[in-house]
Amino acid sequence: VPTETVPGRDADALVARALTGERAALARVLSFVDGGGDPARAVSRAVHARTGQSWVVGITGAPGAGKSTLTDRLVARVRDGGERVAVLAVDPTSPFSGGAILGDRVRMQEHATDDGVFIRSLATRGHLGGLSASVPAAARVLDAVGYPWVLIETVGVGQVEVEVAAHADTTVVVVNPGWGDAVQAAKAGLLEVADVFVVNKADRPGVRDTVRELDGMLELAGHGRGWRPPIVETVATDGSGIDALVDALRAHRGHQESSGSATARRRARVADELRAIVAEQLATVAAARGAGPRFDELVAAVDARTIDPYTAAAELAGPAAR
Ligand SMILES: Nc1nc2c(ncn2[C@@H]2O[C@H](COP(=O)(O)OP(=O)(O)OP(=O)(O)O)[C@@H](O)[C@H]2O)c(=O)[nH]1
Ligand SMILES: [Mg+2]
Repeated sequence: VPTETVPGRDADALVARALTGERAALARVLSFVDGGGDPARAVSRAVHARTGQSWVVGITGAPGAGKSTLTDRLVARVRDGGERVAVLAVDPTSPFSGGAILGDRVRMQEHATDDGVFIRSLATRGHLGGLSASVPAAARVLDAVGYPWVLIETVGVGQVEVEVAAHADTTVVVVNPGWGDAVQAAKAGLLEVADVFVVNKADRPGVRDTVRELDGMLELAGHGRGWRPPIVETVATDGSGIDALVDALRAHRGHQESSGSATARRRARVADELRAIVAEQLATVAAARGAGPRFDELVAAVDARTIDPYTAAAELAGPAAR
């Protein structure tokens, strides 16, 4: 976590170096983003105008479903096509880079010497705004420095994953064969956010049942978005089904771009992000107003029944309150 504050001009200089392809500068810029606060804001201002070129693929699903192995395969496939690709591994559960992410780094080692691949984990150390602020900000930096593909892998299934999925252009939900996995994903709200389903570990028994289960749930849910999520079977460890997955990703991208859904989705994303930033800033204001001598006086006054809590709160909140 950077401890110094970076005046806008320093952030500009660092971003400029990252734009020339300097990886150390890019890593530093992303640390500022992950750390939040003024440095993150300076970075956002410096990169924003250059963004809007990349396609963001979110990969989510239960722990151990094979997301990293799939990501690794996708990276290799994108590189075969000669395009650059960046990976963000997001661990919302851990305040530190946990074992899983460390493992991912080791597995991704084969791409370490490839200049066309940039891999980075975001631990998002609990700063205000959290993932909903730092993930899109980091993805935009990678967009600005010229990665046409940004893959975001999240760990675990929960509200945070759904949130991260909202920041992707295409969301891939990974499940495994076995009774109940599809149901778990549905319970976690992943049915609504999935653009592509992957049944990974298709070398294990129960694949047909899981596909049927997903199919049934999709049928019930209807396809209100004009896109029915395809279900792709993969064995990430040997690469089976990866071609079909890449085809599904391209098909979804094509659909989004031709139908105008991509634009609508990006607009909704901007709205979400703006809301998150406003919430973060108001929370900072709230924390400041909820302390100090005047606050203590008002607490005493409310306690002494000389003022009611709403009147006291209105004085503290000022114009922010109605
Ligand atoms: N049999 C089989 N094993 C697989 C397959 N894909 C991944 N695995 C194994 O499953 C384990 C977990 O794979 P990861 O890629 O780390 O899964 P993950 O979803 O990234 O895990 P977390 O990041 O910890 O949530 C590893 O031991 C993989 O080798 C597959 O298609 N078949
Ligand atoms: Mg992983």
